This record gives sequence, C-alpha cells and structure tokens, in this order.
Amino acid sequence: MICGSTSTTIQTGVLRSRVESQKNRACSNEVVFLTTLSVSAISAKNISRITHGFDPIEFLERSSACVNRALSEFLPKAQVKPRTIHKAMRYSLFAGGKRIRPALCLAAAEACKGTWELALPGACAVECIHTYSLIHDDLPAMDNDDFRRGKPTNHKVFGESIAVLAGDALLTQAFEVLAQAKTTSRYNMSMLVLELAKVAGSQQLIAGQVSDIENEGKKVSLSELRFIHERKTSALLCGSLRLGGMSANCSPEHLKALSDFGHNVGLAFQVIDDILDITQSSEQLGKTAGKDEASQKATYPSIVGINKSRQIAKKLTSKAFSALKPFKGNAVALESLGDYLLNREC
Ligand code: GRG
Repeated sequence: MICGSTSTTIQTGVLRSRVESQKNRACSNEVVFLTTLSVSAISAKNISRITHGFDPIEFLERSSACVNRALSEFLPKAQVKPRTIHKAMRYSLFAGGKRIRPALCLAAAEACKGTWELALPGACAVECIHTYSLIHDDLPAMDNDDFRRGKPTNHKVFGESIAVLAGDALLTQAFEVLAQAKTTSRYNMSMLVLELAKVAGSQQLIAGQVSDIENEGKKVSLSELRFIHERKTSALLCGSLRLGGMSANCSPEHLKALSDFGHNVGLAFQVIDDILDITQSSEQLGKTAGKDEASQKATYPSIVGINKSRQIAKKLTSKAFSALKPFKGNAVALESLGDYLLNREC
C-alpha cells in the first residue's frame, strides 16, 4: 500500500464501470479518465472499514475520478503556450494526490442535499490551492523535498523558477475556477471568493506555514502547535467543506456544523499525518518519511508520544462526529470519510 502514484496507480479504465454507474449528473454521461488515479489506500484492511453501509474508499475513487476530469477541463491543456508552465501545473496536479479536500467538498454538498455538479468548481479550486501549497512547501527554500505523491517534486523536474511559477499559477487558477461556480440565494460570488481567499491567506494557510518555519528547532507548547495545525491544515479542509455546503445553499446551522466538523477533522488529519511521518516508509507515503524529526519540527508525537497522539486524534474525530448532529443522520459520507482519515495508513 503506497501513497505515491507510480507503483499504486490504478489504470483509469479499471474504474470505468463504477463511475459510469454513479448517478451524479456532473460525471455520469461521459467518463473520460485523464490520468492514472491514486487510490493508494485500497487494501483489504481499509476496504472492510465501512461505516453505516457506506464505503469511503469507493466514494474517494468516484469523487477523485470526477474531480480529475473536471480539473483537466478547467486547466489549460499542456500544449497551450507557454507549454512549460502548463506541463508543470499538470504534473503536480495529476501526480496522484488522495483528493481528500475535494471529496470533503462533494460530501458536504451531498449532506446539504446539493449536487456534485454544483460543488465541483469549489472542489477543484481547493485542490488547486492544496497542490500549489505542496509545490512551494517542497522547494529548497522551504522543506527541500525530493519526492511528493510518489514522484520527483516539481522543482526537481522543472527547476526552481518554474516550480515557483507553477505554484503561483495554481493559486491564481483556483480563483478562476471558483469564479465559474453558480451562486445561490444565500451565497453570492463575493462570499465564495472571500471564503477561499481567507483560508489560503496570510492569517490561515500561510500563517500556519510561517509559524511552522519559525518554530523549527524550538520547544513548542501544545497550544502553539494547535495554532499551527488549525492554520496549516484545518483551515483548507474546513473551507472545502464550507464551499461544498455553500454550493448547496445550506442553512447557517449546517454551515456552522460543517465548520466545526472540518476544524476537528482537520486537526485530527494533521496529528495522523505526523504519526505516519514516523511509522511509515517513504515508499508508503510517496514522500520522504522522517522529515519532521530531521528538521526538528514540533509535532504531537514529538511532544506527547505516538500513543497519546492517537488518542488525541480519536477524540478530535469524535468531536467532529458530534458536530454533524444537525444533519440528523444524513451526513454518512462525511462521517465515513472522517473515520477513514483517522485510520488511514498513508
Ligand atoms: C506561499 C511560499 C509559499 C508557500 C506556501 C502554505 C504552504 C506553502 C504550505 C503548507 C502545506 C502543508 C505541508 C500543509 C500541511 C497539510 C498536509 C498534511 C498536507 C498533505 O495532504 P494530503 O495527505 O496530500 O492530503 P495529497 O498529496 O494526498 O494531496
């Protein structure tokens, strides 16, 4: 079970029948698989993890295929001039990410009785932001990583200048994609744009990264660590869910529930990410393992140990589940994804 794309990709056609059978209008008519799809966590162990008859792996396969297709349509083709930048953008975007954020966006739309079709611009926009952040995070000036999603990092293939620009272009692309969303009676375009700008901006995603860098090698308190995780990780997961809800014209009560769910699931996601950095191999993760310790990064395992960290992640996930109460049992996909994220192995 490997997270990167090369050794774990499922040739796209293999999933054809499953996706064809799904009823969402956004993807049901034409199934064009664009790249290989990383559904790395498919293992007998994971497949048995079915909550309330709902299979999160199947949901991830289906939503990833749909999002990949939409992303490819939204982005300039690799042949468009200047080819280098479009190839570089597509290289990282289709390198085999798990597509967790878009899946949460689509699941949130479902929970609010919306459709994937209306949620897709938001789902694709958050994946563009996420991929940009990974490209920049891997640069020599930041984490200086050679592998991501099981492949050489963007700057290793295209050089640093193009990698910086590919990240920049994906950040801008995210807003171009979101601008194509249909608005609803409760949420106009400026509200959608504000949502994405805030989670990606200097008080959330960038703030988390700044604090992370500034605290390297320092003793960090649990509350400071939580501050970092809330911004570096939780904010974008939360924004993904909220954009999904907004696409479905969700009620203020449901929007609040999605925020609370995203906040807690996002924190748990980062705790698990830090545990996996220690317990899994680079091959399993598709990126260099053991980086946190090597760069003296503050993590939950480094402060409270692995067992306590797992307990914290479990507690955060059950808090996330409690936040779903207003959906009165109609958020099974979200619950199941939350459980999957807690138990993931890469
Ligand atoms: C503006 C110069 C500049 C840089 C921005 C904000 C930022 C750089 C980096 C933050 C990126 C980061 C490493 C966040 C942590 C969140 C996290 C655990 C990411 C990994 O997410 P997965 O596991 O990855 O969903 P895949 O590859 O599966 O999509």
